[in-house]
Amino acid sequence: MTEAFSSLRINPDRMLDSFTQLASIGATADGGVNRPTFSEAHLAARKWLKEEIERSGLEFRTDGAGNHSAFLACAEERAPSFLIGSHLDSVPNGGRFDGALGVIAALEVLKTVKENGIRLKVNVEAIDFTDEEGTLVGLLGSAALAGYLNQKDLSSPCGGRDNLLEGMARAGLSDAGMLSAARPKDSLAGYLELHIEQGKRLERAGTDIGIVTAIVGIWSYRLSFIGRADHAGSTTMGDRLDASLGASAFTLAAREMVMKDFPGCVVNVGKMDFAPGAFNIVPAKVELALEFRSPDEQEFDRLDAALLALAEKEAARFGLELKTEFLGKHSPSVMSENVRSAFASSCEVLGLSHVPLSSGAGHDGQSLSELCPVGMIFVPSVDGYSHSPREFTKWEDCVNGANVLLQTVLQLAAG
Ligand code: HGY
Ligand code: MN
Ligand code: MN
Repeated sequence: MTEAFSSLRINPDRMLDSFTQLASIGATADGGVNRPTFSEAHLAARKWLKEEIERSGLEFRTDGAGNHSAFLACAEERAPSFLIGSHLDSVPNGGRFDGALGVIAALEVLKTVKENGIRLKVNVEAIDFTDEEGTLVGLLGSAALAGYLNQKDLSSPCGGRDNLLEGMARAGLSDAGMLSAARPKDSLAGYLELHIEQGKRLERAGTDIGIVTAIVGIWSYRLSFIGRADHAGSTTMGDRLDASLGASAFTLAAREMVMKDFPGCVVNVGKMDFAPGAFNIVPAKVELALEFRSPDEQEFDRLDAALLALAEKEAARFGLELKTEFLGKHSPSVMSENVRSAFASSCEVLGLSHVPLSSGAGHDGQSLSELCPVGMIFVPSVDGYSHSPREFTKWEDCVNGANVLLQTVLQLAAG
């Protein structure tokens, strides 16, 4: 740790001002934000970020995937870049801290480094990754930057190809642009992200900072249970091929099975779409948005097979056809030991308690962990709320996280 900088801190009032301005973009009446990728609100938030970067005298950069960043160059021409950041897109009716805190804190760190004239041995870039949440693809901007996004990811995205095309058109992006955003392998010096925990562990333990050990893997499917539309009144119960029965039975049974046979894993059916979808028609088709997560790569094959077999069984039970569409996966990723210990020594300097924590949420760092050292820190979520307008983190905790980020950047990127 470079002693000279250990007393340096971010400017909390300036950061709060930026955070508050950003939280007003796409704000919902109940205190959250609604900024799905490439929605008007999301584009407005990115416009605000670009202007904020330029107001701060930092260089604004963007790429074919629409990633937006503030760039602070070091003296060395061909030096690699150290990325710090998160994402400005939100889930529908989400919270104002998820992603936004990481971007605002990263920008505040750059402002602090710049105004103190600190010499850097690598470039430092505060980045807002495109579509982390998967409204369209999921970890889109970071996968593009890492060079492993492919045309198939864009042709059959979890958010639907038409939505992706419309979104890209609004943002002035294209498939070709997305696929051109890959950075040279040796151009990344590392990636750090500050994020809210989105759970209750830190709050329960009364601990200031969670130092992430690993990020969970996620597999996604669209399952369709297909029966037959019939008159809801004149069709006897025994004669119905009711798609809702297979979908509902599968959802309940999947929860039971994972809780019993797959400890440490989770399964979620986040959406069910009924067709034709009327009071007086027996549902002909029900489409499920299915995802399941595990911290252990080996567990996925077993869990995948078990869930698909269960879906087949429940479909057969009600005389339904089953269609499955695999929508992609993100592998679990382990955080860099070196970065974890840098975070820990920053917490010591700042007198903050810290604890190693795994992440049950996916994050952009899992796109980059094969390319460069990646690390994440969490700050407490009040009552664990997230992906909800009730998401809240105390400002003092936000400032703690930003100072840990600053001190760690100074350890790893200043020279
Ligand atoms: O879904 C997730 O885990 C993250 O919030 N995108
Ligand atoms: Mn997030
Ligand atoms: Mn999220």
